[in-house]
Amino acid sequence: MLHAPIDLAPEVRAAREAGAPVVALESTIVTHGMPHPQNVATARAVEAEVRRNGAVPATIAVVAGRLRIGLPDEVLDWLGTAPDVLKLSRADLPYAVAAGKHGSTTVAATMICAHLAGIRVFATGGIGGVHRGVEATLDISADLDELARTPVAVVCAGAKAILDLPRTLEYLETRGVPVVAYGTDRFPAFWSRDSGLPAPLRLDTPEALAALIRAKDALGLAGGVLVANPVPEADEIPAAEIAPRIEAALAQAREAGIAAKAVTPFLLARMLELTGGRSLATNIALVRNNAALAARMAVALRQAGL
Ligand code: PSU
Repeated sequence: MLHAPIDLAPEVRAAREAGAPVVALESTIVTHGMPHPQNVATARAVEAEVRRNGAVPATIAVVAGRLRIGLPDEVLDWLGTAPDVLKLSRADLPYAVAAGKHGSTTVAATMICAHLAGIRVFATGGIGGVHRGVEATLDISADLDELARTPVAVVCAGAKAILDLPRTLEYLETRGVPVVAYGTDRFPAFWSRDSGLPAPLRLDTPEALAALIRAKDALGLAGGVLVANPVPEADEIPAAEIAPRIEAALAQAREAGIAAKAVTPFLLARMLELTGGRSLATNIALVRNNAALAARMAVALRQAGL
């Protein structure tokens, strides 16, 4: 039998052995989602949020072909400016391992690594989804299929509003992924609390979310759960206000011929400029908010015996 080249940080290993709650965190936000130095500062703040809420953080990346579950400070600092870090999804992970490359993990790749390390809960900003213009491009993030197959609960602030949100929800429904809004009847849209779409499901406590994961396990259903946690009201950019900026960013992407994995990083960088930095402040707030809820879910799961 072959074994994955996986290294758990000592603190993560100790938590796993003791059955203590652990929350996985991704690294594509650091390498492709935010500028330096806010990227590294946010990653640290997010880890602190997980700790404050009773769990151990495990930020995940691939370093020289090894899956690292929990990153020491110096590795996180290095990731913040390293120029040669690949954006890894399911399709690229074996290549990065075989070729000994460095890579940051997207939602899909982080779910795979978290599952290998026995971690059930993961916090991110916003998942990838069905891109606008999918009729012509067939651009659907690998995050969606990963949610359908890998048993990790992902806490996000909805899907990024640069996407086709009705089709993203349709796709998740087809693939059998429970999409649960936390404390709201509306599906959130990353920078905004309300996408204009109803949430497929709603739950109001971390314990209720843990019970859903337990029930899913008991039914023998594969795949994850998507928890959509709206950005705090004080930090949101209302949908009507951000919509014209999204249209402008999408038009610039079309003109520049941006495609495939470059689309999301390009649009996030354009939004930062078009909102005068406001989209970044909102992004930081929502990731921290998601980390806190993920930690509370991990604690509740532990109490439920999972
Ligand atoms: N959340 C953020 N910023 C990000 C991402 C999530 O606040 O940059 C990343 C995640 O890693 C997610 C990726 O998997 O964006 C989506 O990329 P794509 O659309 O190419 O699948």
